[in-house]
Amino acid sequence: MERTFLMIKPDGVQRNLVGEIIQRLETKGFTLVGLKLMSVSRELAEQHYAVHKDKGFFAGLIEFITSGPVVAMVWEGEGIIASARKIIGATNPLSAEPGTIRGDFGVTVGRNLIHGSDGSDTAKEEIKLWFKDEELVSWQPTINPWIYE
Ligand code: DAT
Ligand code: MG
Repeated sequence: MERTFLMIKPDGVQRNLVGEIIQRLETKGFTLVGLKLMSVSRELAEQHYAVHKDKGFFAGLIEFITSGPVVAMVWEGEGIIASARKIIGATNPLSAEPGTIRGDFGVTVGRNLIHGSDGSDTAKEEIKLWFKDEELVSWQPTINPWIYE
């Protein structure tokens, strides 16, 4: 089973999309193993987006991510890293397919609602950066035999 880090950004929280977004992952069949509403410090935001620190949009991105509460989550499931990226959709919401979170709810790249880890190494790093071990709960949904053969 794979785990990934997903974060509903301040725009997703302000626009009351927390329930909608969680529901899409739940009904897909994935398992929530960590969840918290939190303010993001500048330090955490800069660490999380360190790979983009030389980009022109970095300062605005850090301002945005620290501008209001986010919902940080860890989700588990077979193939979840790539699947969650598909459920989220392309970085630019105008290019994101209808049916994806960004395609259905977003318009501009600087307000694209949700973050998802882009590979197994970044997923591990981001889970460690955002969550303590004791904040994650390993559990077996009783519905799983109806989702996995
Ligand atoms: P993703 O979030 O799809 O993994 P990314 O890692 O390339 O995309 O960029 C991280 C975030 O930075 C992205 O969700 C929104 C912001 N961003 C990316 N490109 C941008 C741009 N050209 N202008 C403004 N913000 C941008
Ligand atoms: Mg990325």
